[in-house]
Amino acid sequence: MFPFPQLSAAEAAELIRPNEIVGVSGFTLAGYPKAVPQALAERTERLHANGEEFQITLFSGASTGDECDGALARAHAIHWRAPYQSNKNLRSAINCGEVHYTDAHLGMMGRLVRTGALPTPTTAIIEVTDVTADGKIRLSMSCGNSVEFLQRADRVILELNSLYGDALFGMHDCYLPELPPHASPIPVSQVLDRAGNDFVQIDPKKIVGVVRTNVGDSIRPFTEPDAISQTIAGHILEFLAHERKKGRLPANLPYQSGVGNVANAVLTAMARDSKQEPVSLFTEVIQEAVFELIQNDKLVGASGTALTCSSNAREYLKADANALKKKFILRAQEVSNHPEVIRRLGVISMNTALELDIFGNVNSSHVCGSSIMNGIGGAADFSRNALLGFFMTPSTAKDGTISAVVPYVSHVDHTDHETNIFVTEQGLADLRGLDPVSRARLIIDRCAHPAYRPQLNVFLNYSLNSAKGKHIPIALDRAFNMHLRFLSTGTMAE
Ligand code: 0RQ
Repeated sequence: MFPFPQLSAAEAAELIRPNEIVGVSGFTLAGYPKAVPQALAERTERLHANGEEFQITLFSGASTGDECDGALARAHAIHWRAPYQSNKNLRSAINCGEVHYTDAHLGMMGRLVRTGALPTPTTAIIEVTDVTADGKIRLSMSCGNSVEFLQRADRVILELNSLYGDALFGMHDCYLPELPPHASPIPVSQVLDRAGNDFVQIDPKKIVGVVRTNVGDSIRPFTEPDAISQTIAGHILEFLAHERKKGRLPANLPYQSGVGNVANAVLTAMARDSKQEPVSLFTEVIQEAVFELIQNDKLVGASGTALTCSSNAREYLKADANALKKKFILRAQEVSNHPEVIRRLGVISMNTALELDIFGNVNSSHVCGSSIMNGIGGAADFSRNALLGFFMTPSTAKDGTISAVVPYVSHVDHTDHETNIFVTEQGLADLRGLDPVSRARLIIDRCAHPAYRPQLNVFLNYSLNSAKGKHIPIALDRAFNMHLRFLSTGTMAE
């Protein structure tokens, strides 16, 4: 007998109290709750129309779909949000100062909650594929921070999604690292090593409601990589082959690939290269390009915290679930992004930047210094601990009006101390071991768009003459001229 109250989404939404901290499942649009957040948004709109105040704090694994982040933002239901988002309505609400946003390293979020640095969610709303009477919970397309939220929240609302049947059973590894002092090592030294159970055990008395659903994650179908992404991917694969030939790169190191087109293009290029040996992924988001690797017999295994599938990929996965799921492990993001494991495995990381500066700093989160795009995500968890780290981006954005290579980044996510290799469609700059001025010359020559090289060189030469120190010669009076020109004229071009 199913012992938990079965509720409609509207009934479950009524259980949320004003100003509550709500922890939801979901990571880059994989495995987020859909029905209850939408009902909560509707309830908020009704309350606001009656002049009543109602807002919540929303914590998650990473970004959730429009039915959660978007609906709640449009209803003005969010007071404080952490640690990552990618929704246009929520982004606008953050950038106009309506929503407080804490942009955090994704591998740290669960630990911040577990150690009390961030408050513990009082209610968890988690999408699951199964729950047993004794409180064993099976998660859906992501693990994220769901283990932490399920274990620590006082009350749990489950969205029991029947869309997947038992296709995902056994895919999760719900282990959490021990906390200091004297924490034991995380027992993962190979991509497909398991450390815990495939379910989360909680006290069943905490489950205050189960809402039945059967709707998939709203993920856009895979699109063929464009020419620029393919060129960037080509530079990366050529460089890796070169490093291997020189004996500087062991075989069989796992890859982490970030979100977006360029990351997908690298995996796609690997899948289509007849000379490519099978690869393994130790990453955060396993993107849909992984299925082409599988079809071409080029995937050893993939570990992540989320598996993002459009409806086509979902059907493909479900049709052959027993065979396919042996290739995947979904872990808590405290483990998928843990420095200890990333270093032990020797991960090769590949993340997308918004802008790179000539001295080696990277901005992946803020436009012109002040407007959030998505967040730092897990990029630094990986790039700081990777054996080899790539930051990649098209050399220009917005029809060439923005140069991705700038004198100084307008926001710093990754410092020159921890960046290795920059890649644009123009070329690749291996920055390892170079002093700042040599880095600057290489980045301008190899990565900047030809239209922007002259003004970057003028800046560097002016800086070499005018900066007080010559170690990192940055002329402070001109460091942001390109950004300021863009803000006042709509283009960085002179
Ligand atoms: O704008 O959407 O209006 O066209 O930024 O850029 O080129 O479509 O690239 O989707 O891969 O996103 C860095 C945002 C890139 C992403 C970022 C504009 C550009 C476009 C998106 P439009 P593209 P992508 C693991 C790794 C941080 C987290 C991370 C990201 C839009 O990769 O969020 O790495 N990374 N996580 O036109 C102004 C610039 C711009 C610019 C591009 N310099 N100034 N706008 N754009 N460069 C995964 C997780 O952690 C979850």
